[in-house]
Amino acid sequence: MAQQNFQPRPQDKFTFGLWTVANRGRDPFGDAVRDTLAPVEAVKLLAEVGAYGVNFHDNDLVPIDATPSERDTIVREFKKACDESGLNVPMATVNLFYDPVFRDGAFTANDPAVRAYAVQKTMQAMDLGAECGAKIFVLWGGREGVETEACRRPDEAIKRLREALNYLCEYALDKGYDYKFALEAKPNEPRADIYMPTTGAYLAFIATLDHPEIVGVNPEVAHEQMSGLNMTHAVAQAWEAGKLFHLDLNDQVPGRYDQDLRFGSANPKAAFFLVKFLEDVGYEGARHFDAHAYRTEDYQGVKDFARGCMRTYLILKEKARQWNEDADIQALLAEMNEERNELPRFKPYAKDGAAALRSYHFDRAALAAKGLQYEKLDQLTIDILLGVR
Ligand code: GCO
Ligand code: MN
Ligand code: MN
Repeated sequence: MAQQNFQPRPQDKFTFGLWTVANRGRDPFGDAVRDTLAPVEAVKLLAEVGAYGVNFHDNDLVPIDATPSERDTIVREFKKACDESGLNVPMATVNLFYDPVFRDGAFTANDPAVRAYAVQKTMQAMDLGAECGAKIFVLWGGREGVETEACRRPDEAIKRLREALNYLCEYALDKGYDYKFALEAKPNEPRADIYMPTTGAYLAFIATLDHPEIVGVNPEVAHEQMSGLNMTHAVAQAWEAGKLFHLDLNDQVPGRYDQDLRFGSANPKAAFFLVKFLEDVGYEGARHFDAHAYRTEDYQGVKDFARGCMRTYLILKEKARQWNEDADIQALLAEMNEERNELPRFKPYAKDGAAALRSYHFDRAALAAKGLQYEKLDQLTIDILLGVR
């Protein structure tokens, strides 16, 4: 049954970053268009629209220059607001990109003092997240990149990244934090080129760490689509590898600036297949929206934006259910995937089986002659998405 009027429920695990609903609409060409929204107010706004949780960078909550006692007061008030609103904090992260100290990157910067400071800041952000109950720690290397390759060898940067990650894993284990790290790739912006441009690059990197078991990925729709890649494929590879620890939902037109659009608003068909994948495989993590409202909006518009992200997810979830239960679609799929018993087996490997496969005569022309009916299947999908089926 369709969820009543597509209203979010806690079990949908919809979360937003403090930085998303409190985004003030600043861009490289124009100043803020909305007033500052204090963290406690953002929590209330998220509760009002029906979110399950709120995530934050250290400095979304605690200003970078706060004294320890200011920090403690802020954290106390924030946790109180979360408790009163029934909001969870499933994920925390660290801002390693805003302050000028990070102009050459953080873990990969050439200055060893900057690298050490970045690790220190991350440890403190991990403490903060753990204090609020976060179990996922996202790391996005916003400034881990270059404008000119002349400044360092890229393999050196990767070694530095590994050193930092290994250290932070040790810190998490040493402190007994129940964290899983989720590494977030992005090809460019704010640097000209960022190391680890894709989720696939991070998946390969994770295998080289000292504690790969507590490190996974945080794929983002916009980041994959900026490179013209397929988010659902990135998510599927991460899932299949047991590494889908978190994900950032938003939307993006390929080839443009980092748009952070409302989920599903630019490519509803791609969003449909993403939602369908997550629901089909039974992904249980948070559905986190890393997007922000158009610069034309006031805080009413921000609520419209946040509600829209969740509503679209739930509509697409319902469409996925309909797709899975559609008899014509299922008949087509069954036909396409029919097993042929006459074929020699190629799994598991066995000497005689291999010899049989090696010498089997495939009728290539017959195999290539049959129409696969993907046009029909895709149009049925479109009919469902456009609401005429
Ligand atoms: C971006 C990124 C960030 C990160 C966030 C969490 O393009 O700016 O997506 O929003 O997700 O910093 O680490
Ligand atoms: Mn992003
Ligand atoms: Mn993101």
